[in-house]
Amino acid sequence: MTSRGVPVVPAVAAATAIIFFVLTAGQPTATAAIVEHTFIVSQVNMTRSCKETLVTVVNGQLPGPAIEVTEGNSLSVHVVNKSPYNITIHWHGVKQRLSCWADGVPMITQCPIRPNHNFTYRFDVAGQEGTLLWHAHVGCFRATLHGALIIRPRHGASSYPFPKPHMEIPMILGEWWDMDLAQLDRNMVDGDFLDNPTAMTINGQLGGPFDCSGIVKDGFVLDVETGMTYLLRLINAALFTEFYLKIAGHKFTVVASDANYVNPYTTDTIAIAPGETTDVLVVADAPPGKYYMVAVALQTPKPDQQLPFFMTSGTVQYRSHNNGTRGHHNVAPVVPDLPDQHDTMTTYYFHGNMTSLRHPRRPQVPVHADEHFFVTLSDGSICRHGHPSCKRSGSNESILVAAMNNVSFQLPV
Ligand SMILES: [Cu+2]
Repeated sequence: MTSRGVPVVPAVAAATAIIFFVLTAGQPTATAAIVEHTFIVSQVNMTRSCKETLVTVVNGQLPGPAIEVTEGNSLSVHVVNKSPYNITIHWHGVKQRLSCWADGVPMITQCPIRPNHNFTYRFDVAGQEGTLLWHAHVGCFRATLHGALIIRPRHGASSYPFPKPHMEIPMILGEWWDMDLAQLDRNMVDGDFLDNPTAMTINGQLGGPFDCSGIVKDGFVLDVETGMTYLLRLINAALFTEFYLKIAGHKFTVVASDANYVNPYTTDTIAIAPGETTDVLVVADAPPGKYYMVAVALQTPKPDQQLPFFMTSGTVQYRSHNNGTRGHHNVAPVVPDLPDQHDTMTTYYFHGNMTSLRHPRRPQVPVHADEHFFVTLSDGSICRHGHPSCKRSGSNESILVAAMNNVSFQLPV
């Protein structure tokens, strides 16, 4: 980073300037409501796929509690770590202006919260609207330690730059792992990528149509009423899996992504990568009945290592007009055409179609750049114990790392 162009200001003058800024531009900050949550991180037994697994979760729930704030609010989350692992919580996508210490990055912005210790995250959620997520940022624990972070506009739902929906539903796509997530992390550090998730989930449920016991299951059920519009706040909380999501007989209108409004566009397939969030409108305009929503896990092209085929499903169920109950039980559910799991063009076009909505409450993207950076991202390896040379690629002598301009981060020993 360069300090070129930044005037040198004596410390006292700089402090005065900051206070002045808060008093003039900070009116909403000064009066901002504080949203408070307590997150108890602990291990609980959960049964999925006919098997009991010890999982690390917040407040005993999978997915964890949804946080709802109004843009401009302050958020205060007290994390009580009753798990045997070091933990941090990252507020994925929150810009953390003037609060980067609350970003939840272990060994960079904070020491991890040790077992039987507490930590409080405090920060403002300002200048962003839509859906984000929170998740753990130590090892692979984000597979089960995650939840929605919903930021509503300060002038209410009628100020959405799209038709006001009748209902809003968070929908979290994820992976279910039978194996111990701490072991999974150790295996990956050793360069062993042979572990696979057990199944995929929608809102923590494995989905149908059949579970391991052979019983027909609906999985996550979205109850709808003819003519109503639903805002699905889609979140991909999986460790590795990119999904295609379809609902038989229905289309999506994409209206926001990663808490940014986009120019609305219509599609029958959503592509969503890990850590990504997408807000979509679905109108219940199909003949009343039962429709499957299906999420298919994408595969990288061969000759990359191929995963088993994974999908999960939920149902869209039309409420009967006469008595408000679910009707049409004896009508077979409609199944969508599944996209091919090797179809990479659909995700390319889905994401290529996303363009930012120019919005009166958002600053415009600057078109002039003062400096240009050339950044390469890559995977590589470093030798254990600071050795200058070692065996690579799957050897215990080296550790797999991600690198930026060929420089990797190494945890302090
Ligand atoms: Cu994250």
